[in-house]
Amino acid sequence: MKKLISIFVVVIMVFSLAACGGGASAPAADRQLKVGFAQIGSESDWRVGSTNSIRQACEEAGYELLFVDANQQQNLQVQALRDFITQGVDYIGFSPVVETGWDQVMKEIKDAGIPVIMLDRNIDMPNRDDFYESWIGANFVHEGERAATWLIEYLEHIGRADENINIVELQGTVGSSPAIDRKTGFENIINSKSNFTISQSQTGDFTTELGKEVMESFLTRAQADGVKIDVLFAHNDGMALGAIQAIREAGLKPGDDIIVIGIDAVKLAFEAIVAGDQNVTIECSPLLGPQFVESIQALERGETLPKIIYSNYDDYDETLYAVFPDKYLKASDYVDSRVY
Ligand code: GYE
Repeated sequence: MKKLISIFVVVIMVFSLAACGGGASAPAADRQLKVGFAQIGSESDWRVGSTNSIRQACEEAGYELLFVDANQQQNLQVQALRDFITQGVDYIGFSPVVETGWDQVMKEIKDAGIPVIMLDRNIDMPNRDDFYESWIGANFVHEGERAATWLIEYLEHIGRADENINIVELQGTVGSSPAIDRKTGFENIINSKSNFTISQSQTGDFTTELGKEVMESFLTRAQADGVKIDVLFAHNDGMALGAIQAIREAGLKPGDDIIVIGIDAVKLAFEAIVAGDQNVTIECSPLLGPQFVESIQALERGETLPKIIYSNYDDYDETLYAVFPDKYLKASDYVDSRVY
């Protein structure tokens, strides 16, 4: 009897396996997943690194990837998201150029039943947690705080801690998560220092070209007002690199006459630090592709994701590269191994 029961069990198992194996009811894992990714644009080396990482990870996972570069335009991203719904993708990956203005399209995606994973930047809308599975990215507030803390330490190091410090700020894209949060983080720390002033602050839209242009106008205005700029805080390295050119063209020595702070840790910033033109960069890794794929895989297994997943590279004690070799990592030791 025992034997009969076990034969019966085996037969049932074989039948149920066969039933799972094919036909219209095949589980998603048995077929190629279709993933739509709405990318912001190609505004910086960081963004290019992000795109490469997403493409590579999705390719390795065997996904069909529908990838749209929206040229930093919100309407193109909205269009891309709607196209993904029409094309019946299984998952949507989304890096929103700015935080607001997504309510309607996010509702449309939810109605279509497509899970969304936010990558890098986030959205701001009522009950936003109901509209995506998870957000994966860096702690931008912390990056701004790190930049300011470094500045205070550096000024102490060079014996200028008690001087009045005139700071200019190149902001990222207006209304984007990293621009909002890096500014907040930087101000959180410097607000307690009465000798620090941010005298001029404007967006350079995260591009080198605008970084240069806006820095030129900062310099012109400072000269007209008869004041000296001591520090540039740029929300990304790309803008810092443009500003470095402007500083040099104005006959000043970047890194020396004006302390230059950037964020991202792109290879070109390492080169600028080694050359003495930039003083520090704070790492914000764009290599989020593997975590994006891992998240899709977890959802495929029926798991629920945490709403916030910080990037794996977000280990702040090790990610500040400066001209301050005793305490921080030396840019010259890392410049050759940078992949973005
Ligand atoms: O700092 C900048 C890019 O959203 C964190 O976007 C990202 C930012 C990054 O254009 O270089």
